[in-house]
Amino acid sequence: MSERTARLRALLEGTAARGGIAVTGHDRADVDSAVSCVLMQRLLRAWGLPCRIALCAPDAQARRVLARFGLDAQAMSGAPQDAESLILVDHHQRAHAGRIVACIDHHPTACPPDAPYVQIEQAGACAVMVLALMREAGVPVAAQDEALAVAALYLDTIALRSTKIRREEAAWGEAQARRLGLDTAWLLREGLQLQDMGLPAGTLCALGKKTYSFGARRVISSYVQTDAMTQETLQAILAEIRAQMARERADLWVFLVHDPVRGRSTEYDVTPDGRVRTIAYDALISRGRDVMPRVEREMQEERP
Ligand SMILES: [Mn+2]
Repeated sequence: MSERTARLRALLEGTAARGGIAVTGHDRADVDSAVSCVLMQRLLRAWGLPCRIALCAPDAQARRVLARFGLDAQAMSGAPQDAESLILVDHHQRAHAGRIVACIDHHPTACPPDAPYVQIEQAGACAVMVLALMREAGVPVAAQDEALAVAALYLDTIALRSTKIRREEAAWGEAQARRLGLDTAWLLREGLQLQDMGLPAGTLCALGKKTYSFGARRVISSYVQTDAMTQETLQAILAEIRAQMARERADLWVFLVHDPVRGRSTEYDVTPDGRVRTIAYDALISRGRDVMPRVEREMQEERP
């Protein structure tokens, strides 16, 4: 056992003797927060210490991903109570009642919390820090603990592509995913938030839908994030857009396809006559920053 895990264990033993311990992630808990809580609870259990997980509003991805590991994120949800001692993971700012006894986080800050045990480090995922603590503490680490931490790493770092992950850590994550036999295509899809292209065209054409008024002109825009757009699906989506445009009396429908795997976007501008103008970008563009200001200018220039 390392010096710091011995210190953490002694601290938490004293805390448990006085009352309940809850481990909590940030609000609208994501996969990393949820997994960090699960692993922290397993560490405390290995030390014979009771500890409750109190996740605040786990997000849809957290519920979906944990379910794949046979865990129920919804069942872990609930706010920490006043009388509880808190272990914060994956965040360091107080959001709830309770006395903060420990904080393990990977968000650098100039204002760490004032708590008996604070460990804030640079890491792709907090869950990887907690996994390392389990190893340091010499408690048994199951294959599922490792798989959970590696999944959290993928999903907290845009599938290991984020600038926040160090190269060695990304290489480690990839090697672990292979060794553990994880479904990396699924991790990539979840990490890049790729759309399930099996959905009906009527659903795909309306994702991220926004309506803009430029003077008297009405513009609708939507987008899909995928690396698997086919001509057939695209034509089905454009046909849906033409039909919906007529119903909604839009002057233009801007449909964007973002391909995060290849790092490029394509814009399809559909006009009421059914024609499509295609603009290909060699980067991932932003609708709000790169596309709509230009569309607004064009709509004003075209004004009859
Ligand atoms: Mn995180």
